[in-house]
Amino acid sequence: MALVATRAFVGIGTNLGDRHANLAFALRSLRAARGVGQVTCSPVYETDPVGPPQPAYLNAAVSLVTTLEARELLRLLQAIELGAGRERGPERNAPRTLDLDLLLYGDARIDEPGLEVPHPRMHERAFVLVPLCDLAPDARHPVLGQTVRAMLEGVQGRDGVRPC
Ligand code: A4P
Ligand code: MG
Repeated sequence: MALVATRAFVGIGTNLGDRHANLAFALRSLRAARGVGQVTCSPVYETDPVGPPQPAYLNAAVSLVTTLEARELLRLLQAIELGAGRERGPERNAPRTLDLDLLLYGDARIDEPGLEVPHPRMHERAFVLVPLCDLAPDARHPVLGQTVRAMLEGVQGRDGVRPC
């Protein structure tokens, strides 16, 4: 447990099962978690899948304040994914009931086995940046130095992200 509270942003993705229920489960679980507060969710978007052909996703972003260390927060996110029935295979980009990615954790830069923050692909993904820009357009990527708004201006695939 960290001594100070840190603002963090989490990306939510779901493209299997009852997607709206999966999203609601993620929010409920975060709001109930110890060491996590001020949970705010962006609008929800339906998004074309990036990667291999698979069902369309619902994506959203969450802002929260936490006293958990980044590694503890990641463990919490993974426990919530499992609680939503996620099965993890060897294949990356596979369809999933729930994917929770730790996008930003304050202005931390972390590059450890199993934990990279900022999330290494966030800046190139419209399905991450569109909802994140709704919550925090002026938040800055601590490695690239760009704001979320600026990253979104430069990203491809915005037309595959539709409000729902
Ligand atoms: N990991 C390292 N850093 C992080 C972090 N910051 N947040 C590790 C979360 N996890 C992190 O993740 C694989 C490993 O990444 C974990 O063991 C964790 O320790 P995973 O969730 O098991 O696997 P994944 O989600 O398939 O891989 P990854 O790399 O997270 O995939 P992406 O990049 O999230 O892509 N299209 C649309 N429209 N919307 C989507 O949400 N998502 C994906 C998945 C593909 N296409 C999509 C979407
Ligand atoms: Mg993931």
